[in-house]
Amino acid sequence: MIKILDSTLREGEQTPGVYFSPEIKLAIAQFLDLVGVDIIEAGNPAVDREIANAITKISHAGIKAKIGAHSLCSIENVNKCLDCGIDFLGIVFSVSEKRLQLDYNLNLAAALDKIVEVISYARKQQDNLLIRYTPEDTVRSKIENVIEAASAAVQAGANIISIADTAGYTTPFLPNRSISYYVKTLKSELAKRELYPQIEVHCHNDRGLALANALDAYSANADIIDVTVMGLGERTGIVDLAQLLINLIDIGEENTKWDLKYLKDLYELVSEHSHIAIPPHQPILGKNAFTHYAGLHVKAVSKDEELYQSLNPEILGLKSSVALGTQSGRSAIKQAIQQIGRAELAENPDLVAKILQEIKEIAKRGTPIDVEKELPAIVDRCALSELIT
Ligand code: HCA
Ligand code: CU
Repeated sequence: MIKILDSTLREGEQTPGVYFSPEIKLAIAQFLDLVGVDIIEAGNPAVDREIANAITKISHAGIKAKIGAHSLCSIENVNKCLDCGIDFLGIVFSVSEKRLQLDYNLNLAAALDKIVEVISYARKQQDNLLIRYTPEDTVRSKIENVIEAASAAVQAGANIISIADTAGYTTPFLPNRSISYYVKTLKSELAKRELYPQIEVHCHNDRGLALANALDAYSANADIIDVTVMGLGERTGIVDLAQLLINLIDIGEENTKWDLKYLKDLYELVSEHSHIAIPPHQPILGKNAFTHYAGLHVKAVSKDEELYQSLNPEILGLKSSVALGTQSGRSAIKQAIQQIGRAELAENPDLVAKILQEIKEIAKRGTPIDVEKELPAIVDRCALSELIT
């Protein structure tokens, strides 16, 4: 069964302007646990003292999910992670030729020594620790380097190898540039050496393909997929948690442990504290994801929602709704009047026509109309003028 690693608290906090306090981090972690993710990557304690405190707090909060910390490839950083009481340690070090040369000034052999030294050290400190090694920018690194580094890391004690599409470079349509190619190649090459780590994927969204690539990796039997709430992260972020879960269930992954009803509250919490609004047209949890607007649509869904919906909002504990505005027809007005408990007025065609006209005028000024909050007053006004005329 596929595992989900949520990195809202680490990758998500790498969104410019985003910072979650330790209390909010804990609340987010508790919601992620209720949703049923397997691993929560809570941050790199070397970045800031308060981040270290937050990871420690989350590690000791009785959360079912494994709690992870993120580390650069240094013993000092690893020690800071282990001090937080974690179950999972991610160590990142690129073996791309460009990075080795330009940034680290190391050859491959020296890089492998460093990776082995740090991973063996971490393994010695904590027997039951899950250790992940990520050759950063895996998919733009020479595959031979990746295989060597991954083999060395597993032999030194790593349980998981992550394929990082750090710059969102992969695409499912080019066989040698697809993440499924990397998953298959790494699995088969390591198996030849009798090494069987779990394979994780971390897909950035630079080309808008993060979700497609994650599903491509899933089809190649990846074991773990990285996500964040709202797809937050560096630049254009990574895979969105809600979108991945919905699609995994849709393509046949048996849902034995995810509770999608907690997603709405989780997304609202993250949106509030990241100060980033959820776009209304965002799939799954955007305000308009299950809202019908144009007259033709509203009329059809009043008979059967499936006519304009391929997902059932009930799986998220949500209901579909109707929006009112210039695109509305009589049917939408009638439904909305019923929704606010004034069903008897819906039988008066002149009144319905009047309300429709008024709604259109208001909407042309660019004001959205909230059925619950605004419609009652509009209905009262129109009903009164009906009585007078
Ligand atoms: C980063 C880059 C990273 C690392 C992923 C990982 C990436 O350190 O910010 O450690 O598994 O995209 O490669 O997020
Ligand atoms: Cu990343």
